[in-house]
Amino acid sequence: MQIIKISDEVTSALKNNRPVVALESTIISHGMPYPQNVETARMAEKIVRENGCVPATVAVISGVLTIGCSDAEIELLGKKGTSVVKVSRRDLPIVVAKGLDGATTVAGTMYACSLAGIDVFATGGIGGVHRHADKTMDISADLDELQQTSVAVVCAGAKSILDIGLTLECLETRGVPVIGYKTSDMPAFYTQKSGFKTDYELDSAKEIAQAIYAKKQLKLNGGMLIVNPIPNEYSMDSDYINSNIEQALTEADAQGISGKNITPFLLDKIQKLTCGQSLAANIQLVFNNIRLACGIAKELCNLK
Ligand code: PSU
Ligand code: MN
Repeated sequence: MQIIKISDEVTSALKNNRPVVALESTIISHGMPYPQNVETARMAEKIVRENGCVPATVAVISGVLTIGCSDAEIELLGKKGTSVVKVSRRDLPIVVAKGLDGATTVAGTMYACSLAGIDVFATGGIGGVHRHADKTMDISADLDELQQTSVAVVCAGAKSILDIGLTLECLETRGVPVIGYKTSDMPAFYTQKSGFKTDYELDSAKEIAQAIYAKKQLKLNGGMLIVNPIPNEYSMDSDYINSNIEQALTEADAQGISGKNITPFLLDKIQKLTCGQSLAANIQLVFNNIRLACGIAKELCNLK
């Protein structure tokens, strides 16, 4: 039985060295409420196309790892929401064997990209080292995936639901370059600055593509993290968002939420506490990341 499906459009683009940008699906099922999640996922694909690339939304559909979901599949994931499995690397074999629907995280999507030969992937934020990880050991599998899987991930940094300093330390240990696009500040998702610095600043999609290409030529396995700050007009007040994040963390703690449920719980709480303000920012930063990812994907095709 076929367990991996790459859409005809994505297959043909890859074969002809046309730029492809992958998109994850946990952000649809577990990261945003319906119907904004489906609208965002559709708009995300539209922006990829408008920027001259082919979108490849990744998910597991009835046990098939699907690279290049159809519109109906995106709708299904959005409607089913958190009732579909959140699929990181460790979940993939079980969800496929059981024939379930699943939404891929950054780690799951990166792995799918590597199977298909997709070099560039755009999302909102990555998972990382949770606060108090010294006690909980809660470190996202996204970081280990970045260590081993050769895909460039464009994101808006990491949310301060995480310990951003420790997340950067873990990325360094794993040999993952963190590149700030037009900035040397590590962005904090809703805000442009976290107080931490990136390893490098590169100021054009071309320079970033050159770095990805050099990494490939050097046969250095593993990903690259490109951090793209939220546009100023959509960025949130840092005191406001951080106090809401603190409150969400306190509630998660009180309810004993842990493991794979913690990130979706916090995202939902923060969206409710900010009356949708954080959701609006989240959507815009995803679009902004997609535009940069398209620029990088096109430059990379020119180098190949
Ligand atoms: N961070 C966000 N939005 C998200 C996620 C993270 O700001 O939607 C999702 C991504 O799919 C990411 C996953 O890969 O959560 C990380 O989950 P965990 O911390 O359980 O590894
Ligand atoms: Mn975790």
